[in-house]
Amino acid sequence: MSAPLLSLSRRIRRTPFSGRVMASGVKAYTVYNHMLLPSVFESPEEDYRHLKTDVQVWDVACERQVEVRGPDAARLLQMLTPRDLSKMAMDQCYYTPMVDETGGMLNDPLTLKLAEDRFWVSIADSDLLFWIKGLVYGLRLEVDVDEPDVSPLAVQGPKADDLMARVFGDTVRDIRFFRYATLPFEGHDLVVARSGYSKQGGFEIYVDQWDLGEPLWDALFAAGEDLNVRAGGPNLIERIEGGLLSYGNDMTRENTPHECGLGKFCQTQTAIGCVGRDALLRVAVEGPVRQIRSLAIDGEALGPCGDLWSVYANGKRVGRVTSAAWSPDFETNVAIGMIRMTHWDDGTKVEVETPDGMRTATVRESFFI
Ligand code: THG
Repeated sequence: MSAPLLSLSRRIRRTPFSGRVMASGVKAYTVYNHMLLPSVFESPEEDYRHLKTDVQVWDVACERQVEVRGPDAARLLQMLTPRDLSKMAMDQCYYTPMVDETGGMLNDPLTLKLAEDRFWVSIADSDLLFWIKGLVYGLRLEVDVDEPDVSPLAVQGPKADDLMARVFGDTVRDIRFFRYATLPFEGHDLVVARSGYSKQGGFEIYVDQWDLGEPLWDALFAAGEDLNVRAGGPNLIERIEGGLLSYGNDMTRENTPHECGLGKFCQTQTAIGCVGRDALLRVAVEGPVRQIRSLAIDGEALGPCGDLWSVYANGKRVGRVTSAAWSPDFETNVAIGMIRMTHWDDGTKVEVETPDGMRTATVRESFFI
């Protein structure tokens, strides 16, 4: 792989794990929330195979937390999302589309409820903090909003339970999907959730003390030697197969949650106070006219989709592809795109304009699982 170098500076923040990541031989980084996000160690294909077979430790410190605390915290959170938060339990994480007053997606974070009046919003790549601070100031809400120095470390893969049990004890096995427990590591309580940006299962540890980063990393690697633990990161191939969306790539402020296939996370009727509620109630009546779909693109392996690739049918543009990669397991190029309703049915044949020329492709209603 040959690529230009990334000039490091204070704007591109390091993480508590950066030293260990470099020592592990990271080969490529991306930047996410103004922070380093390791993306490749061996190669995308080798990292993918290993993630699906063993267990990986991921520096996902770039999943920054926006902390909201104070008497108006719960009310403010419900303003941000059309997902009904009224029944959220104290040990829960919710996948929460967040929208502006037009119903446009601003971010798709996980929200963790830490107390009745305290939440972490674990953001995707957009400066959600500014929007939240604007609402707080404009509406004179009684909350504090900031970005505490909390750095998630993910443990992902089929052997994640075994590795985590060795470091945190067997109680981690009892943590249910999208729930968390507070567990001690070296005498310090850490939030440990069963979540993560892969479909292989695993956990995320919210490291809220910089100095714990390297000891935790080292403990996981020491405990996991015979499990073949390795450093990894969110894997492009695996996340496209599984249909995990990437904000800024697969969706932007131009899209509603319904277009993104996130309608199942919206209870707009009962999400009283949501800033985008009126707009979303209106679009929910008619339904979206384009929606996220999975695609299989025929032919040789394609490079990553750095830009939009137009999708055509009978010479007319009917959508675009926003993410693509060669899948070794499905032996085709797997892709995510936004497709107009006239062509979004399962099995519809289309053509995709790639940098390697026009390719035939098939629209799919389910992801590759
Ligand atoms: N973990 C944490 N923070 C994050 C991410 C994460 N912030 C950035 C980014 N990822 C936010 N986006 C997503 C997208 C998908 C999922 C999580 C965060 C996800 N989705 C599952 C799915 O679609 O199958 C499950 C959703 C559900 O059933 O509730 O996991 O990964 N801390």
